[in-house]
Amino acid sequence: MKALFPIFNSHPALVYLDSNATSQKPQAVIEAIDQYYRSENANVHRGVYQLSENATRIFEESRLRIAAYINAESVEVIFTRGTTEAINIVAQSGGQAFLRPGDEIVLTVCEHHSNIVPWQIAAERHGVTIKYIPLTADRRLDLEAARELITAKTRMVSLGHVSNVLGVIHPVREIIAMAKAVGALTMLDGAQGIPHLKVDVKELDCDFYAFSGHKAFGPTGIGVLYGKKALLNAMPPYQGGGDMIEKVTLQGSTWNELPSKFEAGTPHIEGAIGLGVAIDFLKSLPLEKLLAHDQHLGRLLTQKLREEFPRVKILVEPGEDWVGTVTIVHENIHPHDLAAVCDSDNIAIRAGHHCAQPLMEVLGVTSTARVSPGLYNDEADIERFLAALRKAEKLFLS
Ligand code: 7TS
Repeated sequence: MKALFPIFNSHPALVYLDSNATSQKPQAVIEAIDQYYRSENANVHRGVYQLSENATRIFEESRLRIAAYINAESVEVIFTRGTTEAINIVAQSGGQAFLRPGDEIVLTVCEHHSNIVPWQIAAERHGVTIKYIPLTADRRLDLEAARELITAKTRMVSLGHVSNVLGVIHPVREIIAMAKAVGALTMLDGAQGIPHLKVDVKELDCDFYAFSGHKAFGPTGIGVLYGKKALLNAMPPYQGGGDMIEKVTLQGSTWNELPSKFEAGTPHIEGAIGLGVAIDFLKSLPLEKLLAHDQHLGRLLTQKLREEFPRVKILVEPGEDWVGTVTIVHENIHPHDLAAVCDSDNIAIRAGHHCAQPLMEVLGVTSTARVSPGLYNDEADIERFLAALRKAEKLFLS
């Protein structure tokens, strides 16, 4: 698979083990963006000339392909800057439409900051309380506690489809069922879900689903908010500007229909086109086999760490509900030092709090080192990481 990703031509020695931060881009996505600027560039939804009509057509075709892939209607696919913006739209516009004082929002302790902070802002604005589903000892979501926390007061339940730090696939169907039983709305942060799992929003029956293009082989700066049509229609606009209006007078304005109502200004045209091609790429993959591949690499790493590195604490148990992410802390080596040693050997891993400070607190650490494999990794990459870890121990323990 490496051959499909030009970055490995530019950096033949690169071992890229940071796919949870962003994926590398296949040739087809890079070519589509290049082609757009070379021969198709014009603004969309405006021109009466052929170039603009063509740009509008390929932009909108991209939306259609993304909608078909996640089993949504095309008007339910809003282009955003990414997962972060998608969640902010729901927290702000949805907050205004749906949250009332005394309501409760239920999140989990594993969330990325982008699925915590927008809700904290909304909670303050609307007099709402936030509750967090805790973890069990094996670092899975505590469903018993979730059952207690999700009550008639709950208005919104929002959680990650897959944890970016632990790589655990959350039991979203069970939690959505609990939310539905009490009449709460549901949102999934799919930033780490879309790259690994086939997502069907109708089958999941979530009200909102957010994802970023860049973690799923697409460009940065583009993502999607899926929302059920009736809910999106009930929400006020997020931003004002061009494209999102039906009519503007000096006294006031009326709003365009979906999806334009939530897409003020010139959109990220080449991003949306690139994302459409990335979705085609995802569609062409045997996702289940790739999940098994990533799990295999994660398991291999976990097993070798257990055999050879007693000073390494592994923060998550591999399982079937897991995408292969291995998150560790070393007794004597700071995660940033380990990442620096890896970097000196051309190995990219992430160190830090991974934008999940509350989870770090729950885990009792301030930062971790994270290895997140993807389809372009193989067993040799895991061996290279282990060699770097040996080198780091030599440097720091002697
Ligand atoms: N939600 C989850 C679960 C994420 O993993 C991330 C990014 C985001 C939201 C935010 O996505 P954005 O595209 O809007 O920035 N996660 C990571 C990570 O784990 N390492 O770098 C970015």
